[in-house]
Amino acid sequence: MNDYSESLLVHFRRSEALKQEALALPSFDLNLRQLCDIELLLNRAFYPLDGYLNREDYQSVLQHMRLTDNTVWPIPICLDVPDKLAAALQPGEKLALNDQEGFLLAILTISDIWQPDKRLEAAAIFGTDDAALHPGVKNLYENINGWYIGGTLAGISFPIHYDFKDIRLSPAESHRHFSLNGWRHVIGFHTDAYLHCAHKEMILKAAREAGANIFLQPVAGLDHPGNLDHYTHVRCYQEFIKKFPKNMISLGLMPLASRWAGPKEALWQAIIKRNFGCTHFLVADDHGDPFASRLDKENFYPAGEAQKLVKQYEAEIGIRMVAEEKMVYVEDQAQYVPLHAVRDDMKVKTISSSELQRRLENGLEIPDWFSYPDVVSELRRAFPPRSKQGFTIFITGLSGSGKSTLAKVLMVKFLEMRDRPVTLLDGDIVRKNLSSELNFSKEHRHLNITRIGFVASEITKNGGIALCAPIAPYQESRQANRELISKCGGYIEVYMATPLQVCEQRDRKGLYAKARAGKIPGFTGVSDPYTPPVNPEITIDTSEMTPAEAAQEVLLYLEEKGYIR
Ligand code: PPS
Repeated sequence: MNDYSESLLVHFRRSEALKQEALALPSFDLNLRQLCDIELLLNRAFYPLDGYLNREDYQSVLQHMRLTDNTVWPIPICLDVPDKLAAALQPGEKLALNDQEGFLLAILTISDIWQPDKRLEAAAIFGTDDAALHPGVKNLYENINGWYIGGTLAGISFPIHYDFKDIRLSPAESHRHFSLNGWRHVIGFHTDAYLHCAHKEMILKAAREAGANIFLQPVAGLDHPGNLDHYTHVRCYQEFIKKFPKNMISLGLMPLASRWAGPKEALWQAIIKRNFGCTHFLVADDHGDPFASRLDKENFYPAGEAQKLVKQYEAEIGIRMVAEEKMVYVEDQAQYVPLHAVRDDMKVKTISSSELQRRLENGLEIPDWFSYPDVVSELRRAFPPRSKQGFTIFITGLSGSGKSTLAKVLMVKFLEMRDRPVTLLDGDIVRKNLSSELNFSKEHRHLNITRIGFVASEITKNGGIALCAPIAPYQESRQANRELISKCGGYIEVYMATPLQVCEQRDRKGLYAKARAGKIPGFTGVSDPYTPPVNPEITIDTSEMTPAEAAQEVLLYLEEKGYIR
C-alpha cells in the first residue's frame, strides 16, 4: 500500500470514529449561509482559519482587521446559534454540525460562547449600524442568531452538492489544475453578474497586464438549489468561457455567502483567491458594494476604496491587486475600448442591465456587439417574454365585493385562450381543501394567505396562471406573497374596492346579517379589520360595473403589460 492510500485509510478510520462520537453529542443543522461558511472552512479557502473565530480573535478582527496573531483577516467568521442552544452549551464541549437534512459534516470543539454587540460589529465591518442604509447590516440584525460560538472544527464531510460537481473546485483542486497546466500566474475574477462581450474584453485586458491565465470564480452561494436563476447563471458562465482561446481560462464555482462589506469584502475575497492559488485579483472600483450596478441607488462606499484597500495589503496577503477597467463599445470602430480612452467625438453604445431585462421580457433584439448568441439563448430560456411567463392574479377585498365572480369570469376567458394552464384558488376552495384546520384569527388568516401564495408561486414558476380570490385583509401577508411570486413571474394585485355598504346590501350568503347579530365573531368589515392595498396594480369597484366589464379591465392591463397577446 502506498502513502496516499494509507493516508486515505487513516482519514476514513478517523471519520468513522468521529461519526460514532457525534451520535452522543448535541447537534445543530446549519442554514444555507452557514453551509457556505463551513464549506470554505473545511476546504481551507478560509486559511489560516481552522474553525470559527474565538472571542478574542473576533474582537481583534473588528478592531484591527487582524487575528490576534496579527494575520490580516477582515470579516468575522463565527457560528451564530439561537438563545436556547447557546444556553445549553459550555466551552470545552463539542457540537455536531449537520447539513439541512441532518447529515453530519463536522464536530466543533467549543472555545467560547458569547452574545455579540451587533451594533458594534455592524459599525466596524460595514461602516454603519443603520439597517435602513445597508442590507448587510439588516441581514446581521434580522437573520443572524443572537449568540456566537468559536472553536476548532474536525471535518467529516464537505457539504454535498448535486449540481455542477465538475466545476466545484476546492483550493486543493484549483492549485492542482493550475500547476498541471503550467499556470504560474493566475488572475482571479469574482462575480455574481451575467457576463457579456464587455466583460470578456475587460478580463482579457487585465490578464494581459498581469501576464496571467484566468480563473473565473462566480459565486454559487446562497441560492436555493431549486432557484432557476442559479442554473442559468452557471450555464451562461459555461458558454462565456468558450469565447476565450483554449487553455486560457478556467471556471470554478465559489460557495461564498457574500457579506457586501465593500472594501473589507474585497480584501476578504482577495485572501480567499490567494488560497485558491491565484497570484492576482481583479478588483472593481465598487467591489463588494451592496448597491453596485444598481441604477436606482447610489453606491454605499466611495468609488475606488476597495481597490485602495486591497492594494494597501497586497504584499502582506500575497496577491496582487489589478484594477478592473470598464470597457465600452465604440460604434465607428466596431470594438470595445477602455472607458478612460473614450474621446468626445466617439459614439459609445451600452445596454444597462434593466434595459437588457426589458428586452428579454418583451422578446426584443439583443445585439451581437453586446452579448453572445449562446449566452443570450440561455437567458431567453430562463427569462421568457411575458407572453410566455406564468402569472398570478391576486384578487383581494371584502366578502361580497365580487372577488369570486371576477375570478370565475377570468378563468373562463383564460381557458378560452388555451395558452396556459389555469388554477382557481378561491377563498372558499382553499379553506375547504388546503386550510380546513384554520380559523379566522389574524395569525391563521396570515397562514392561509401565505399558503395560497406558496401554491400560486409554484404555479407561476411553472408557467401557469394562478387566480387567487381570498379576502386577504392584511398588507403584510399580501406583501409576502408579492415578494415570493414576483421572483417566479408576473404578480398582479387586484383590489376590489366595492364599499362595505354595497357588500352588506348584497349579503349573498347572509353572513353580514349573522355578523351584525353577533353570531359570527371577527367578521371582516364588521368586527375585524380590512387594510386596503397600498399600490394595487388594478382597483375595481363592482358597484359601478358588471363582472364582464371588470374582467375586461384586467385583460386590458394584461395585454398592455405583454402577458397576453
Ligand atoms: S382570509 O381572511 O383571506 O383568510 O379569508 P378567506 O379565506 O378568503 O375566507 C373568507 C370566506 O370565509 C367566510 N367567512 C368569513 N369571512 C370573513 N370573516 C369571518 N370571520 C368569516 N367566517 C367565515 C366568508 O364566506 C368568506 O367568503 P367570501 O367569498 O369572501 O364571501
